[in-house]
Amino acid sequence: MTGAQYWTEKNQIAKRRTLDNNTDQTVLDIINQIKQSGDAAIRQLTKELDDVLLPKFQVTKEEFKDAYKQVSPAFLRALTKAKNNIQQFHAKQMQQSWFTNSHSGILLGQKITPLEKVGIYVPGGKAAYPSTVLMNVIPAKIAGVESIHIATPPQANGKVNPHILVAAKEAGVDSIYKIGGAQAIAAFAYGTETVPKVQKITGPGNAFVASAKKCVYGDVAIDMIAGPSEICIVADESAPAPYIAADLLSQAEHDEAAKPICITADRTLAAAIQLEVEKQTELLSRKHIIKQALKQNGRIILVKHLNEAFTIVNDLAPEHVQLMIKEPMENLRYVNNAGAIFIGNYSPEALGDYLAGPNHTLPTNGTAAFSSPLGVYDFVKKSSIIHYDKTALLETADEIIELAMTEKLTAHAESINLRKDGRNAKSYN
Ligand code: HSO
Ligand code: ZN
Repeated sequence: MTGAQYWTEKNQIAKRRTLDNNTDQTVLDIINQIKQSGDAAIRQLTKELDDVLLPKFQVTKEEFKDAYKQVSPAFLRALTKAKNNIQQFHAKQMQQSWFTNSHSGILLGQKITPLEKVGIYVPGGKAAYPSTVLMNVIPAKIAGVESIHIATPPQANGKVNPHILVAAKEAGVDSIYKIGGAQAIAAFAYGTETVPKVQKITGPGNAFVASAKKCVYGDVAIDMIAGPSEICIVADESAPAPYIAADLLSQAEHDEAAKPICITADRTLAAAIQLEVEKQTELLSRKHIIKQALKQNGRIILVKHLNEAFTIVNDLAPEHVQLMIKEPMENLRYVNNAGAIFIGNYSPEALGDYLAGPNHTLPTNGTAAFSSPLGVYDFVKKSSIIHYDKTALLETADEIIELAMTEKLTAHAESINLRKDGRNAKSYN
């Protein structure tokens, strides 16, 4: 399609997957059951929805030990490397409490306190990703969260994917519960006999999980409502078409609703990418998902000039942007709305998904226009600190009283007057 067509068809491309009323109603029912009957409701719902009867749903020490026996040394090595890189990157995000006393007698500041308990949802089935475990647990750990818990649906055999268990243990999780879907979110939000009530729930999930997170928001904090993966590659003739195609397909394989988009001003490159995409798709194991994603949301947008490409990127506000152009660093300033920006031909998105260090939990569905990647800052809260000594307070007493009286809040004014005059000034009745 052309740049001009993008603007007329953009609502189609940017179409959001919305939650439907039926999902929301089912989720509300589940949440109420968990609130009322706790563990018993979890057991019942797990039987009904996952077809597994679990007398106990907390993963045991033996299960962790077993998991280590099932994973390969190569997996453990790669996981450790990823863990170290993620730790190093996220350590940079650590914020410090600060105090300032720019005027005598006055001390102001901000105290940073980690959240106490956090619950992380890890999807099961085809989206059970150990990498996602690291990306959620490590920033929480670095923030200083005292207790970190995971909920993940049990497999048909009542167990949890061993790679998930090993990743969780390596990252330093305190406990794992075999609970899926809205039940897990409700259990974390309100607590049950076994599952701790947490202050924040993070992690991706299906439509039920997303709806449940929306429902419990306010009673607990949530990270974001994750949508399907999005990649937008801006390319010129310096980028090899096979690389571009491979990167588009790498995200198309996540979900039928994924959005793999490439923008270029080079007609020859556009045609080469199209051919490559078709050729490479046939070789991939998830070609059925990929073909759906390409059909629904895959686009190669041919623009007149790269300036136009950046306007479209900023309008899409995609989760991932790859700059595969001659001078990517010089053009970085034109990208304002993106979850993560990958620079150059040797920084494909898969590098960031697993190993580079930055978080792969990123804003989707256009929310990169106003939100940020998951980070250490998501697992802390801030308190303001205020101290004035007597002289400093008396110096500014009249201004406070003036503002309080303007708002007709006489008790506010009196709390200052009392300190100024040592007595109640007068009756306001
Ligand atoms: N690309 C995904 C993250 C992921 N990729 C996990 C592989 N595993 C986020 O959009
Ligand atoms: Zn990915």
